[in-house]
Parts: sequence; structure tokens; C-alpha cells
Amino acid sequence: MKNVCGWCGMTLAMLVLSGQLVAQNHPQGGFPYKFPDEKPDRPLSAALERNYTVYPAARPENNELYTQFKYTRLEGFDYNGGDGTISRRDPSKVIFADGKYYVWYTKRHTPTPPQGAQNSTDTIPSADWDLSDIWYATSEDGFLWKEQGVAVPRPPQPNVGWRSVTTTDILVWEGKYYLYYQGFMEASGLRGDDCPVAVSSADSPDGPWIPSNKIVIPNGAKGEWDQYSIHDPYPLVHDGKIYLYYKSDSNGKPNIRMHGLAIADHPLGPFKKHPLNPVMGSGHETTLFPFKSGVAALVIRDGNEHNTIQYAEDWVNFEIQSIVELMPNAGGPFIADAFTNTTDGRGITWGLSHFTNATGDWKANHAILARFDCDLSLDVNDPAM
Ligand code: AAL
Repeated sequence: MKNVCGWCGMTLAMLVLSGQLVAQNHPQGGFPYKFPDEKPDRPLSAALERNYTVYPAARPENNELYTQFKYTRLEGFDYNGGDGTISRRDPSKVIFADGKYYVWYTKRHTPTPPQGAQNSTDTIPSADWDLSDIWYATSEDGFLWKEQGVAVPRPPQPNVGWRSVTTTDILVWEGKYYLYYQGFMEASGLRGDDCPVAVSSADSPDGPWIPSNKIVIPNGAKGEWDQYSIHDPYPLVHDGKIYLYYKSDSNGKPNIRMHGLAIADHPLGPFKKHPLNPVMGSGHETTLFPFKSGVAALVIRDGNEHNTIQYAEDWVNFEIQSIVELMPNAGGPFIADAFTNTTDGRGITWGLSHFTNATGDWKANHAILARFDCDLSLDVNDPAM
């Protein structure tokens, strides 16, 4: 057709509007260089060589682990007009049970916004996730949510988590439900953001949740990379076992956050930390999902390899698959096969994440939950995804 580019199908008007009429011979003959899928038989620059050797597909649109992320504000949550006294953050994975979606998250409802560790008291929070409890909400469509109430409250002193219970994630194992979470025994920020991980279990996603009142993933010994904290516990089922990924936080400048892996035969442990830990040298909150026979990870925010999606065929040794933008912070995806012991992981298309108005210090005023959508699924036509 006249005035339609034979290569990209855009009309002349569309090309002018989108500023693409840059190639001399466009629209008559298409762009002078069409990026080939196969490695060309000629000497290549280092960048082009890398494009064929490092990434699973040379063109991002053919790379199953490349995506863009789209965000939608959730309906159904009240934030006191955004005055910083209510915060919801660090959502768990989303699960589907009894005909609806469930999510668990950190909720803080305090008289003031965070004031920093030195000004914190029994009622004034140091950080956005200080003096918090774990709440849950359900939804039929993933957009409109109904907050159901507290799932795991702070236990009385001296139990693990008496100061704050935060940043939870869900495991479904042999018909029972397990919530893993950070258990603070001091205000976050006194030294750093220091805590181990505790666990509660229930027969139903609606609870009641019974705390084990024990540390299930302990901090590393003095001098080890995870000496001060175990953050963002994130269980998946692989090889008939619980593979729980976590973050530790050295509080270096610039921040160095790495991911570790702890494996157990039973949800209450013992968890054995992997000898190759840390298994990832970048990232922040943990977001992983079974993909084909391996596991894929969203590596957000910190470190040399932030803003990448990585893949580990053996669930331990991760390689970069793509570089992406606007990744979900603290993403908790809906993963249909998170706990099925799959060897053919199908990927993800949506989940919940959070947005903060933090400037990078402890005084994050408050955070809100949002929905993200993406295309990291191998089942594009599967309505269940
Ligand atoms: C988040 C998570 C953990 C940290 C804090 C609350 O980004 O990594 O949960 O402790 O910040």
C-alpha cells in the first residue's frame, strides 16, 4: 500500500508523528539495518557479540524473560488521607484459595509517621516498618481488595518479633499455610535494620495463625555476610523441598544487598544455608518464580546488576537474561505453580508491589500497595494466568 512502510507497517503520518522517519530510505525500503535474530557471519563489536552470547534472544521481543511493567493503584485501602500514620508495604506472593486471591503485608497504624531510631518510643515508629503487624486482604479480581484484619500480630516480649513483624511471605505445604516474616526485637535503625526470620502456621488462609515463637532462619555468625539480618524471606517448592530465598543487608555505602538461599525438608526447619551463599550479588526485596526447569529472579534496586531479570537452571547459579526498567519494588507475584514442585515453571503476569515516598533514609513517610502487570509468562493464552 502506498505510504505504508513495508517493514514496520506504519503509515507515513504515523512515522512522522512518532519521529521515526530518520532512515534515508524509510519508508521505501525499511530501515537500512534490520537487527538479525541469528548471529551474523561477520566480525562483531563487543556489544553485538554480547547480544548473541549473554542474552537468551538477541531481540528483546523474543526474550521470554524481558518485559515492561505497568502499574495500577489498588482500590479498597484507606490511608488516612496519606498523612503517614497508615502504611502498607512488602506484600507477600498472591495466592488463590477458596475462590479468591489472598495477600499478606506489613501494616503500620501509628499516631505519627516514622521519626528515626533516636526519636522512636514504644508508640512512635523509627522506620516505616517499625511497630507493624501482618495483615491480609482478599480480592476477586486483583484490583479491588477487602482488608480482612490482622493475621500475625506482634507477640508479647520477649518473643521474636515483639517490636515489629514485617515483610512476610506465604508457603502452602501439604495442605497447611505458613507465613515467614521478619521479627524485630529492637527498633529498626538503632544499629541497622537488624532481625532474623520467624514463622507462623495455619490450617486455613484465614487463620488462626499459630506462631512457632522460634527463630526459623537465624542471622549468620559474626563476620558472615548475613550477620545482621535475614530479610524478605521468600519460599518456593523445588526438588520436594522448601527453597527459601532471602536478602541480607550489610548497610555499606553504597548499600550492598545480596540474596541467600536456605533449604529445608519441613516448613519449620531446620533450614540449611546454601554453601555458595550469597547466590546473588545485587537486588533488594526478593521476587522469584519457577521458570521452565529453573527459577527466575527480579533483581531490583541495589548492586552492579540491579534492574536485571536473572535465571538459574539449578536454582543456585544465576545469569542475567535481560535489563529492564521500572521494576516492582517488593513484588509479590501471583504464581500458579509456586508450590507444585514443578519442573516446567510457567512464569507470571501480575502481582502486587509497593510504592514509598522515601528519600532513601529511614523516614519513609508511608507506603502504598499497587498492582503490577507484566509479560513473563509462557502461557499467554491461559486464562488462569
Ligand atoms: C524493605 C525490605 C525489608 C526491610 C525493609 C522492610 O525494603 O527489604 O522490609 O527490612 O525494607
